[in-house]
Amino acid sequence: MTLSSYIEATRRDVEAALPTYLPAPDACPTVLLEAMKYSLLGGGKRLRPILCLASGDAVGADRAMLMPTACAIEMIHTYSLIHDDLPAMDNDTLRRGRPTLHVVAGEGQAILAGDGLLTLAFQVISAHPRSADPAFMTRKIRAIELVAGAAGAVGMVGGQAIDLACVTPDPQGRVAPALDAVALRHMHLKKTGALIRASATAGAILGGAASPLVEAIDTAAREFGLAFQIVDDILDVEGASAELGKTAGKDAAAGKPTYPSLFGLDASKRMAADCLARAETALASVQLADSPLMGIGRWIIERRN
Ligand code: GRG
Repeated sequence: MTLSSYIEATRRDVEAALPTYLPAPDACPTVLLEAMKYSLLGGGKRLRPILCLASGDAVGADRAMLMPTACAIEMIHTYSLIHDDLPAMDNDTLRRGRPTLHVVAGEGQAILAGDGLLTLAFQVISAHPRSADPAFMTRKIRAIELVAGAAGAVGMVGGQAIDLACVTPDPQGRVAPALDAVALRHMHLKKTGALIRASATAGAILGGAASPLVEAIDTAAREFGLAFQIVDDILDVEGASAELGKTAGKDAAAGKPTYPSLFGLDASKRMAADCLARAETALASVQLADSPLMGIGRWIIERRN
């Protein structure tokens, strides 16, 4: 199977599973359910669930045991996009090639849809699959802890707070000082990197991998996460809105610190390639250099959207 057919087949599995975890229509207000569906079922690469499942495949897991967590991570990611697009944050009107949720449903419902998806994610991971195997349930608790940490104040939410403080004046009109290279890397590792990293690592943990294997995948996934955001910064400069499905050129317009603004485009591309090389070294140490998991890392830096 080629890498692209592997990714396509995995994406199809994710697309089929995602709606099955939404609340029943009679249990959730229609206005809220429709808003959650608009964003969750409205496209996207599904990178994070694909990474989670590929990591599980790499350690010989049963995909059915991982799918709820893979879908839950996509719910967390979708919530972050909804909230990031709000007028109080990035104030964006285009996402995944369509109007952003607050444009079609209003700000209040968009905030609530994000809240609904975030909390649903942890309900889904906790409830599915129900297993009588205490070892699996212990691994699941580890995965919940990992994903919650990656999504929260020490992970994605923390990274977003750093980002926001750099470009949006506080009520006293103060903006945080410009980030240097170390601080920018730190922000990227949190804002985008943490959830990508946790996607792969949770797959390995749930799949029952031994510690050295989990650690190697975690090391590689950290590099994937950083590479992803560096490439995102590059695409914001080089990409077209139509291809990206979101507004291009926003980072520079907002005066955001990015890899290209700090290092230039060529050096940024080399840095993304260096991340990939470090990921490959980590995966090679556990004989996974030729795995679909590594292939997904290459896709991360070759993607055009
Ligand atoms: C609001 C708590 C909170 C967090 C927001 C991740 C994030 C933090 C904001 C997203 C802003 C953004 C566009 C960051 C660039 C990297 C990124 C996450 C891009 C979107 O992810 P993709 O490319 O999107 O995987 P798709 O649509 O393919 O799922």
